[in-house]
Amino acid sequence: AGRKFFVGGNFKMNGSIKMIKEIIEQINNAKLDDNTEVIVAPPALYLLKVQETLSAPAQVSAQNCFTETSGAYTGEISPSQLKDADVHWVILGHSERRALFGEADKVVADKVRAAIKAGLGVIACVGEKLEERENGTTEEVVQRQLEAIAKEIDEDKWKDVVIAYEPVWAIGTGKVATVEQAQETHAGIRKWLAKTISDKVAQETRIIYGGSVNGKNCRELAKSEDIDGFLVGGASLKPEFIDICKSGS
Ligand code: G2H
Repeated sequence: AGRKFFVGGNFKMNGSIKMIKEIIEQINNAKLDDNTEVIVAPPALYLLKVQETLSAPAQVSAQNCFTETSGAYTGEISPSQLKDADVHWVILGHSERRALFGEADKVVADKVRAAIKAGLGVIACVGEKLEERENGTTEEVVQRQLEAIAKEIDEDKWKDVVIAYEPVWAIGTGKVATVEQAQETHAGIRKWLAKTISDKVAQETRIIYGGSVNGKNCRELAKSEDIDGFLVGGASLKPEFIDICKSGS
């Protein structure tokens, strides 16, 4: 449907100066083509360094940011500071932020609004927990998370959003969703976008999959009509990240 394939590498709280330097060198040497958008999200401490050393077409991303522009918010980084540092992307609402740091739907949505207002691109994460999948509320949960975001942003701002569907039970567990499970949820999200926002937004918004994606399972998932790329955790620290970056073409 003409959506540009998108692959994000989420390092989470992993790496060191040395290790990240090596990963960036690998990405720079990988001859990535222009058909895929690649972003790399190191811990905040390393953002500037990665920003300075990463070559196009790959781009750097933050893993989180705050809602406010500046002020007495010890430990936080603002969207406009990211912009100032030439960091043009941010991951928001990752399930680890939601579960471990208490970010509710509204907090995530406020962050998305603030980031977009500052001119950033947002990778907005949604996904159900194991018990929610098992009791059949996956669609409901994902829609509730998206609904919160939709309330905060205008229709024309969805062009700055990539939706990452990450079933919590598949994150870092080695338990990847089946192609059918991922495709079904992605198609459901696209249908929801069409109904709630517009057909245009539904057709144009990238919906990427995250949860134990690796060099082996990426090609099969990438073939699915509504899977427009990946958000990769563990495997983004390994050479196979390059294979995942190339799995869309
Ligand atoms: C899901 C994913 C990246 P992993 O959190 O955001 O991590 O690939 O390690 O499951």
